Amino acid sequence: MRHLLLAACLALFTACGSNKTTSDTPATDTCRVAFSADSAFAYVKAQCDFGPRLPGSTAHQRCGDYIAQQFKAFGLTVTEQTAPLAAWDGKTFTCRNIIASYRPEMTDRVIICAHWDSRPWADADPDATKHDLPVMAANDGASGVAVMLEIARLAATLNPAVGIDFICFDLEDYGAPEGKGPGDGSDWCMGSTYWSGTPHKADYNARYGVLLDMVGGRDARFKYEGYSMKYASDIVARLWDAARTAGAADYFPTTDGGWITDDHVPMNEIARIPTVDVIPCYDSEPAFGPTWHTTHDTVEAIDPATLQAVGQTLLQLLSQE
Ligand code: AHN
Ligand code: ZN
Repeated sequence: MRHLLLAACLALFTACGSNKTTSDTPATDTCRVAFSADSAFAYVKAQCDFGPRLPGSTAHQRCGDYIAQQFKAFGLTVTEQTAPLAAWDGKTFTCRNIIASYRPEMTDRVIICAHWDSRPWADADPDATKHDLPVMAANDGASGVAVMLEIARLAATLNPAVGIDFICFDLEDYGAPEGKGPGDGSDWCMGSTYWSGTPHKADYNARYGVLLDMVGGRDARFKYEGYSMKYASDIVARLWDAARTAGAADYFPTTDGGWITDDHVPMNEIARIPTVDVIPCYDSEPAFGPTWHTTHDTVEAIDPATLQAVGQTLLQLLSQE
């Protein structure tokens, strides 16, 4: 019995050890909590099974209910924020931002966020006859929410020393097709712009945010995005370091990508929370990947290996808090 106890103590001790080898450079503890790509993939599929989550549609409403219910099932506190917002085409939608809080009582907080709406127009499809069809948005929508749900499922096991707010932004992808809108970017990111001016809680603050956008594409490469470097270069450095520790360095090359109008821009410029965008920058056109704003953005084009790389990187970052 005493031997068994000793063995158990030794096992515990090694499980919490660092991966320090023989060099003198301090090594970072590797996060022992494993992200499940299979689980995340199932969350992508579950969202897509509702159909495209177009603003104002039944699929959108039902998927929103599903997302909120999942976070609640994992023990998080869900707050919903709704507001009527006018889009570029004159239509008004009820914007629904879904916020799931892990340890809501903690004052030291970080944000992980993604948009959950689907784009109504596949206007980048190689077949021009399909430009008015909706996008299934397995990657451009469901992938980010799926990674958040999987991290939320593991949060209690990970037991990070920080509170986490998972924010699902609505109405990110309702931007006008080329030449039809205001042309200044104000037609995109409606939900995050609203939240940044009116957070879900009075006096809300977070130390930093990480935005996940299109994190499930095959062979995705996440490069340094312009606004992320401008407003949150220290978080970029920490996140890309975490990727290296998590064994995901291939997916996170340390090279510059472009400047992207995305949900992190209002978070940085209006809410003033330093926020990084994890968004693919492929070496071939289109830079967001071959399925971006096409009818091919479906579950079949999702690679669990990419979800795994991003998910394990985030667990690594959170474990270091
Ligand atoms: C624009 O295409 C202007 N911004 C990219 C933001 C985006 C759209 N992310 C997903 N879909
Ligand atoms: Zn999009």
